[in-house]
Amino acid sequence: NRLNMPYEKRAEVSRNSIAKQLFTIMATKKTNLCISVDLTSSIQILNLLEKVGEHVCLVKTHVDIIEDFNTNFVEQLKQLATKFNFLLLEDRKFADIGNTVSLQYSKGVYKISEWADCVTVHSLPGEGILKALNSTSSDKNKGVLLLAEMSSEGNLITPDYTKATVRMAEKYPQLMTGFVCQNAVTFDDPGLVQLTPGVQLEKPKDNLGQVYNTPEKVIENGADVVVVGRGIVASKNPETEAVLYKNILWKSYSKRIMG
Ligand code: 5FU
Repeated sequence: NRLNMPYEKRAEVSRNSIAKQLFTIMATKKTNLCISVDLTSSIQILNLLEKVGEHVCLVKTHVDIIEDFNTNFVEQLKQLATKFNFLLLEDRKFADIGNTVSLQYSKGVYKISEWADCVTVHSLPGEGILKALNSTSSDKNKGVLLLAEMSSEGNLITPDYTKATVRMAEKYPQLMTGFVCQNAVTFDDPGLVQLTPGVQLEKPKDNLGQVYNTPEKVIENGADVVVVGRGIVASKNPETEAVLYKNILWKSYSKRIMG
């Protein structure tokens, strides 16, 4: 099954071009670390990425928390992505009717479709949300990571909801980069990426419901790309910490593919 397959082999079977690129970058840079840059200043984000860019395969943003968001920031972000060879994930968690999501994706202040390689999406509203993203015209390749589970305490996602989410994704193989989840929700398509947030070495949770696992644990649970936010971003030396997470994660993955 996919847990024993190396990333370069999985790239070969990905039907979504972003999943293919992501697996290829991971294999080339030998990193499955995604940094979540949850900072509110564009300068802070760019400075942080200058330091950690070479150690990550993916950069996850929440652009709506940036107080000085501007098009120059987007240009610089794209330049860093090219310089360090990482992809951009906007963690927008779309959750509305298709027509609204199509507008939220391509219009407004952020024009997410113009720069994000992939976005996160809730399955809650039904298939229309995927239909909308699939048909929104965009000059670039795009991908969707569907929320099949969440890391937060007391979240209302049930096993049936998770299963129905996996079934929904099967109808859009070219659009789907993968799933955001805590466990291996499917083994059917090794070309899909399992992205797992809620990882930190320091502590088991925060005081607003976030639950953390260790890097080793989430890789065992099927994570392909692992999201670390405050574990790196709020540390004294983000670069040292990024290298630490990268090394533990890569070692855990290497152990996994050995069987
Ligand atoms: F879908 C999810 C989820 O289930 N849990 C999450 O924590 C997304 N996240 C995001 O990952 C969340 O919005 C943060 O941006 C990030 C985790 O940040 P942390 O600082 O590592 O807790």
